[in-house]
Amino acid sequence: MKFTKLEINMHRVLLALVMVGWIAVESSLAARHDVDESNNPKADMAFVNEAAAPEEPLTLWYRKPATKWETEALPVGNGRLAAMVFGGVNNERIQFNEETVWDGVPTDYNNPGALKALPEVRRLLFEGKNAEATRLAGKTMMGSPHRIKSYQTLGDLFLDFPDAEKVSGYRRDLDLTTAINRTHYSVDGIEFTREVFVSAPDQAIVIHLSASRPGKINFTARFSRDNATTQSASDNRLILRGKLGVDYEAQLRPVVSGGSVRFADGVLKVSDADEVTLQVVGATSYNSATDISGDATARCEQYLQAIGNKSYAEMRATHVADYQKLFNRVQLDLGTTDAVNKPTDQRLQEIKKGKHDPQFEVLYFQFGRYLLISSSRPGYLPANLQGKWAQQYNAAWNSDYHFNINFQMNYWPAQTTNLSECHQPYFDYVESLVPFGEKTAKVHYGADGWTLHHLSDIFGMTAPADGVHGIWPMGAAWASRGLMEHYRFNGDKQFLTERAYPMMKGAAEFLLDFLVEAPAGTPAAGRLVTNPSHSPENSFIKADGTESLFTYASTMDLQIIHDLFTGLLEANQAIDPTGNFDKEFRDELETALAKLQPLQISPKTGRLQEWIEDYKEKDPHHRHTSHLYGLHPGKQITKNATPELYEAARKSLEARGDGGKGWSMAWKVNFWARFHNGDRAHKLLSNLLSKMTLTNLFDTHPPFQIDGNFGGTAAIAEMLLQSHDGEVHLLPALPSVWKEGSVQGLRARGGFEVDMQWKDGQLTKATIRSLNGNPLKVRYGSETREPVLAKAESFDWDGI
Ligand code: FUC
Repeated sequence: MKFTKLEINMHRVLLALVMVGWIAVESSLAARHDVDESNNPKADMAFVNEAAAPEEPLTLWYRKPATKWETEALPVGNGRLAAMVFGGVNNERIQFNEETVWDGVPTDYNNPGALKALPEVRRLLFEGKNAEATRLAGKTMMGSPHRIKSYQTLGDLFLDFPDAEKVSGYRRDLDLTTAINRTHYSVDGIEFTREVFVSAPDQAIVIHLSASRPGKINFTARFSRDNATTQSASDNRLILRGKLGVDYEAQLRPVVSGGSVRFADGVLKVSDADEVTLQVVGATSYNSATDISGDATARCEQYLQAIGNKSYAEMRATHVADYQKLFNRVQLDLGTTDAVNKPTDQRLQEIKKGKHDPQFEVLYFQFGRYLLISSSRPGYLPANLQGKWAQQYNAAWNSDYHFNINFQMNYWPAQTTNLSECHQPYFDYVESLVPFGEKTAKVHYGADGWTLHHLSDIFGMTAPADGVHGIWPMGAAWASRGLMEHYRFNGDKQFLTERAYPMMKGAAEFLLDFLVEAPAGTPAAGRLVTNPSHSPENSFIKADGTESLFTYASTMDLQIIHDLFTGLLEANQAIDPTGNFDKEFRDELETALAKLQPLQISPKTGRLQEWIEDYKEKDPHHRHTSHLYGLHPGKQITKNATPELYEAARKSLEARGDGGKGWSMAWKVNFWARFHNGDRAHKLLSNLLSKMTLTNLFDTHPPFQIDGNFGGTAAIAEMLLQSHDGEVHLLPALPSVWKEGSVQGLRARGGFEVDMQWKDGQLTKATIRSLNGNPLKVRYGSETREPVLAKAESFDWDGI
């Protein structure tokens, strides 16, 4: 095909316009700060007598109040409710969320006109007319509407105290072993202590104020939120109430000993009290993606009623026990240093200057587990782009669920770090999207099964969103990988048969319909390919100099399909080892796999090709490294099974460089772990900590985005233990700086729990407990062993 100069220039202009538009949309989605932070606590009074370090090393701690939400305030949560605490002295701000406070209403996002253009878009892409295809698809194939609305704050609770000019021994901290935030200081010789936690058993944010002398607690409390009413009710409550599509409500009930309590005009005034507990509950009218007719007020009432007159001590003990049941399953020790005696922000500064602080790495690892426990609990929604912590009305990327990496990355540490229960919201949410995805499959592609595109909300968005890069119907297939992983780690056959297999099958049915045979004259002629396709959000330069991000048969698609189809075959075998289960479908998968376009290695660069042709990359350091999906999280590319692809993938990763957004750096730590290169993985981990980690240890894209925290936590586990290649691999990527250490409670596929100790970089002992009595092959270095273990038996590998 030949283009005239004019045509080429027109293409360039058109593409430039599309790209500029897209980048503008992307950056406006990223930077939608619409929150007034002028009422945040100040830290401009005199702070004297430095507080000592907390006794518990797994504590984030600081010697000044937070003055900024994003970088300094500390997160607490119970999976449904979340709060950010500043630890102010003269005034305190506790911003809080409830997971269903989303703008928007149940919506049918499907576009009945989309299907009509599909054959033409496909033809154009096969003929290399990418710009025309982009234009046509952008006009015709997007969801309608193609924008979702934002997850939002539920509100702020402001506490105002008598002004203090001099504050002694100030410390605010977050103890990861108890999930309790504490602010402690003295004014005029009186010690004040404030504790905040969010209880899962009691479904409340609990704030407790105490002082070293009776009668010394004085403050006012009020709720605040744009477009909401705040009032004090006759029965001693503060109420915040408003409406988006959903009705939302928060209620505060004080429990006060000593002194006096007054309510007036939406303000609670506590005078001369000995001790105060504030119970804050919140709810909306959201029932499901299609029903928002619940009663937010009644829900708040019920939560408070259920708490009844439980004492603070009782609520605290229940919370700690509930949290520790999950948190205590994994211990990690990478060595100790006296840096632990310094405040967390100071340690981070020193890490930025190149200091190695292994105990900080453990803190970061356990913080990721803490965040997952605090933002993802059975029965509720999964963690979104900010977990559940968002102060905005228009959050970056709406704080939504992004399916082209971010949502899945949030759950990478769930199984390996022994928090399988916290994975449940992922399954429930994905399952809730199936009926919507079935409709999208039909309406947009005339296909069976179900599909998801690159993002979703809580109102059933499954159609293409945002821009042409949103025409990426691979979300359901990638999301399905988590279902199979749950089975691999836990061996729950009922889950596999009744939930995972049907959802995976539906995702595959869609793809079987969506795949087309590439026509003669194309590089993939006669092979099954996806069309249209993207390598998420990355664009390329064609031989004629034109740019595009729209194509067919991107490498990532082929890997996701391989992963899903082979996963289904594995599931089929697990459900019925005799081979009689769903045989016809199994045959269909096998036939499709044999005909699927294979992965390609560039003859020019030796790298794994990202696209169907060996295009030049527009941005060689692009944040997405999508074509290495088969290396991680997938398992198509391994050292043992595909050594050539493995080497090619390594070259691709080298070429991508060590930079990236928070989440992309975290992904690279995982990749290097899969290359068994502990030192390189550690280098990237150090970059993640020093460049993409905020003072409160939140990951930053920028702005704050939680996936990097979860990806980083998962990567540390991946450096210590791997199990994706048919064996439990001990210390596969131990960096030389982690000379001595130990870990307890990591989980491996096949159903194993692993403890390890090492010294001078060598394994000294490992204990592997079998949870299901499955066959076991263990590897350390080049040595493998195959002990036979019954369920609950364990095996000790005594090291060298
Ligand atoms: C994807 C990424 C962006 C960002 C957004 C939430 O679109 O490409 O970097 O993480 O998700």
